[in-house]
Amino acid sequence: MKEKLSAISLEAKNAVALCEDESQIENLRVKYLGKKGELTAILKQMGSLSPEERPKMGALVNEAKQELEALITEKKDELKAKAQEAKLKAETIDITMPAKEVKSGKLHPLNTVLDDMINIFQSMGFDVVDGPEVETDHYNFECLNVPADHPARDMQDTFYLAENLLLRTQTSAAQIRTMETRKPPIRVICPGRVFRADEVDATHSPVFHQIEGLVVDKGITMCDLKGVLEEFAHEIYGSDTKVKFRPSFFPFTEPSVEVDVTCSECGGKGCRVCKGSGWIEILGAGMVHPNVLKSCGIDPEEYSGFAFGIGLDRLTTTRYKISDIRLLFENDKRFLDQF
Ligand code: 2NM
Repeated sequence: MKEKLSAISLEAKNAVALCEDESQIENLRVKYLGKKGELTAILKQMGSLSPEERPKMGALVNEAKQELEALITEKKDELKAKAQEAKLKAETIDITMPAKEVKSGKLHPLNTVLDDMINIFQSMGFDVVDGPEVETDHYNFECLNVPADHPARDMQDTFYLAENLLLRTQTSAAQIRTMETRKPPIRVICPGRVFRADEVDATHSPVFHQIEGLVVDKGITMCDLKGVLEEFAHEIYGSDTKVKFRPSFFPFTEPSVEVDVTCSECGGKGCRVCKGSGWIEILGAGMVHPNVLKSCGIDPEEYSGFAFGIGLDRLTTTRYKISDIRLLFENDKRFLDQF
């Protein structure tokens, strides 16, 4: 029985030493020390021993059991620690790895510049009004004093959808509707997309953006026009910027002007951007033609007004040094991500 005991003990110790995980060691514990285990079985056979041998053998078996129990506990702790270490290693976070980029939406550069312009005019008391992109010949041309034989009315220059329906060539139509529905004093700006049948190149697109402005009240003069537009130019380009008013012609204004500012690239010395002149044209304007006021039911003897049209796209490309206007319309993420 003694030999059997030491054989079982030896076998058990070897088995414990070879264990690789906690479930294996638990199986061993049951195999040797459990109720039906091999060492327990030896204790049960003690009945066949003589009364003198029984306590000796009992002591030996208990000693072997305790030894094995201690070994199993030690091995269990060791395996637990190993498993914990492996788990921690697998979960290690490399804090030197670059962080995941958080992508957020942002404004299109055209909208950034538009928001600036809207803020400037709102601070001078202008409302923002909206109008349809599909217009009638009446609102787009007739009311604006554009004669029937004017080149702008040509199929070559305007996108006609039907005989009397077209894509607006300027946002003035929205101002005509405003004059029809509101009583002076009127102070509005109309930002929006406009359409012209232009050849596409780096500086021309058949779709572009305008802000047109309109002021109508009693006693409005060219001085009001100059004051408002000079203020606008100084807000956009800085108060050092010089502003020049040149005589010009538009069918819907009389007199008409074009407004230049000192080139922001060279400060007026002359460079490639301003083609050597030192000046950049930023807008057209004028005193609203009496025929336009009349066509909207406003008496030109009682009221006068001024209007202006500013191109948003050129202002945006020069501010951000964008080399090609088409980039504004292609919505290429690689381009837009730069703003
Ligand atoms: C421009 C230049 C000059 C203009 C005129 C009007 C209206 F509706 F009052 F007649 N709105 N916008 C105007 C005047 C537009 O764009 C270069």
